[in-house]
Amino acid sequence: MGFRKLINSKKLLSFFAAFMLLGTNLLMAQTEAAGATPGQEEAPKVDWTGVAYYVAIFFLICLGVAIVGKILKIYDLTLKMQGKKGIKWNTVMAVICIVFLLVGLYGAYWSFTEQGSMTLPEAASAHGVKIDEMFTVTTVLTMIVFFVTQILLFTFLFQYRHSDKRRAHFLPHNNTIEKVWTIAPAIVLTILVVFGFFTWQKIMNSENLKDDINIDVTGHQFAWELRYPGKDGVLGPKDFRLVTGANLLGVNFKKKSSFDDLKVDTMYLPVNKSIRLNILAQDVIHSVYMPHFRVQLNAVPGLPTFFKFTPTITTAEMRTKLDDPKFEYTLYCNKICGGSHYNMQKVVRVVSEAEYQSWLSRQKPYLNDALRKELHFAAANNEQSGASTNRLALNN
Ligand SMILES: [Cu+2]
Repeated sequence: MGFRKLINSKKLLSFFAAFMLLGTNLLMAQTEAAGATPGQEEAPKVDWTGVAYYVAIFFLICLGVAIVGKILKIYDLTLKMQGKKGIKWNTVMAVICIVFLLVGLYGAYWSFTEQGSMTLPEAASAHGVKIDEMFTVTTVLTMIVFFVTQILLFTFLFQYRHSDKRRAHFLPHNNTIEKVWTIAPAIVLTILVVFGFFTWQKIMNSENLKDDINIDVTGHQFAWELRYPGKDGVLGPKDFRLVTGANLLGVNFKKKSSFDDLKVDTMYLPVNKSIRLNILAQDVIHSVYMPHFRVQLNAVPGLPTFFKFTPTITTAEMRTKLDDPKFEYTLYCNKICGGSHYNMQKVVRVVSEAEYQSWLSRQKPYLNDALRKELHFAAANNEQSGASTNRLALNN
């Protein structure tokens, strides 16, 4: 009989849950340990003391709560045995609810004041400001609802706790209440969604809008390749079948517009000019991410796409604002694309038009000597037309 009591389905399920929790934690620890030593041949050491520590703390807290509960229960029974009134559990629960409310509200306040500034840096692009406005409006509205409902919920729990002196009022249905709490959120949500829809449309439906500079951003494991158009302002066409060791992007040099294209290392952008990033990937999915400009779009192999934006704050201005002389805007990859994913970073500098032009004139053409050799081009015939160059190539 005793044994049967000991092993019932609830206990078995609890054991199973605890086993699964430990198992997954152990697995996660192994993956973390393996990831911590990339490229090392020796077997990674499994350091799971960290995970075990937190699991043990969790069980200890559960044990502590259970012990305190038992002690209170015994105290309650002793009081009753002495003919006194026992602990008023309903009042205890009601007070716990109020404590929970106060701690929770302080927690919400703390997370906003302490961590709020860590969410996103100041927007440095024209559309970024609009995205932030939308974010602020949504946060303010949801926070008002959050504070009002939580305060009402816990205050009611406290105020209307069980009492022998009153009877509960039975309210099975009320159409007015149903209407109010269905229609009010529906109106607010519709406004938010429509507001978001138009903002998003303005940002993304920019195909026909003028763009001042066209830049190719191509992701591959594990780097970004940047290609700027030369004096003609046109990027030469590309074909993946032309990709070689020297021609990493597969630029088609049968077209004249390819000759003056530039291969650059740092992304320079003139301030207040419309930039079009042509986003491409060569192997797996990467993601172009520039948090300051509120730009993020996946780079998907075989699916060229683009993002247009206008930077509004130069790097120098941002350095003064943040009082950080080393500040740089950065282009990241925001898709876990493999072992050296974290290496996919490029410095982005927003500068004045004059600085941009002077930087541009110092950049080297994509068509370097190694590529010329590979394509059997005569050295330094920059000015030749595509047709005559092709003939040269055939002659060789
Ligand atoms: Cu990547």
